[in-house]
Amino acid sequence: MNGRSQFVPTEGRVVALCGGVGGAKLAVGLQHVLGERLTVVVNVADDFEHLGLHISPDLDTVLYTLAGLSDPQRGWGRSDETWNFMDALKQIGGETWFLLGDRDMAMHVERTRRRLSGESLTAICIDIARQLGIRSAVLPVTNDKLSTMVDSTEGELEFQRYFVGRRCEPVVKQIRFSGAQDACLSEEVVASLDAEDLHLIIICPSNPYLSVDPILAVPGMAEKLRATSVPVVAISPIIGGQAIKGPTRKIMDELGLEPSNAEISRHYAGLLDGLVIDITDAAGAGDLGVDVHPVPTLMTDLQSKITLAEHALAFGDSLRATHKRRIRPLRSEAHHDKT
Ligand code: FO1
Repeated sequence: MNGRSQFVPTEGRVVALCGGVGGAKLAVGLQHVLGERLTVVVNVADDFEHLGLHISPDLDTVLYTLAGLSDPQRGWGRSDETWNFMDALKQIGGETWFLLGDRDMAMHVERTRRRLSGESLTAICIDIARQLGIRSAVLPVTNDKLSTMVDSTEGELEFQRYFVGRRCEPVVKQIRFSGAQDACLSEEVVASLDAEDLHLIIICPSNPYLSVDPILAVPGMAEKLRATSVPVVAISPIIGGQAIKGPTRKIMDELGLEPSNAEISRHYAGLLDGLVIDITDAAGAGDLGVDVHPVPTLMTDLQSKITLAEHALAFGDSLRATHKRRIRPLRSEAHHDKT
């Protein structure tokens, strides 16, 4: 498979399950192609309370990235940032291990105020996305409290303490999602997955263990992926036998998992119809138990994000025709069948 795009469906909605930085890059490409036909369902298990504020790092990253406001070097936060608040906080002996930029602070203060006044995280997110001019829908997977807890050689750490505070240095023994059993998918997420005109579900190339698993841990989500009549396609985070972004490789090593597409396919077993893998991993891929689509998956600029999105969409569309699952036809296809 070369780097050229194929047929990209021009109708039907797409739901993308997404973590922070890596997933948000693909979301940009998907938004470019699909616009308002895209719904991005975002991990909220990285959320925590800090300095009395509700911080939603993955939601922030997806919102800023889709709005064209994100810092391309850091991958999180805003590009036009200044740090006067942090400097002043440091001066008076406040906590400075987690960086909150001056402009970014507006997001945390406003979200916290609206949550305290009783609004749901979903309602706030939908409104802020609209204010930022984002065309696609951005939805937290749940409005309930969900927290990634990392059991490590330094004991159990709240996710941001492990990820930012300790820079992923402690060895990971286990990961659990506190609150998952009692969490509910939001009404809006359920509606997006049950939509009559849903065409495809995409799992973004986010960290499967830290970013996608908490989404799948919310009761009902994995069941919906298993039962859906549309194809489910994941984009593997593995490139050239390495996990390209962040701590995925380190965590896989520590959990005794080999950094391979076979492992990614095993991890999502029963949920996937297809796996997009990097072209450099095509030769040694073997039988991954799902349909495989090898294309360049490294996203360095806008064009590579759009091209990968087009490949994923075209691949998903091809699975609608060939797949063993009963794929529900789009209304227009159903109509076409009858004529
Ligand atoms: N990541 C860091 O590595 N250091 C930070 O100080 C930091 C601050 C921060 C503030 C707001 C926000 O929305 C995200 C922030 N992130 C920071 C990113 C974030 O913690 C992680 O990238 C994700 O949680 C992992 O997906």
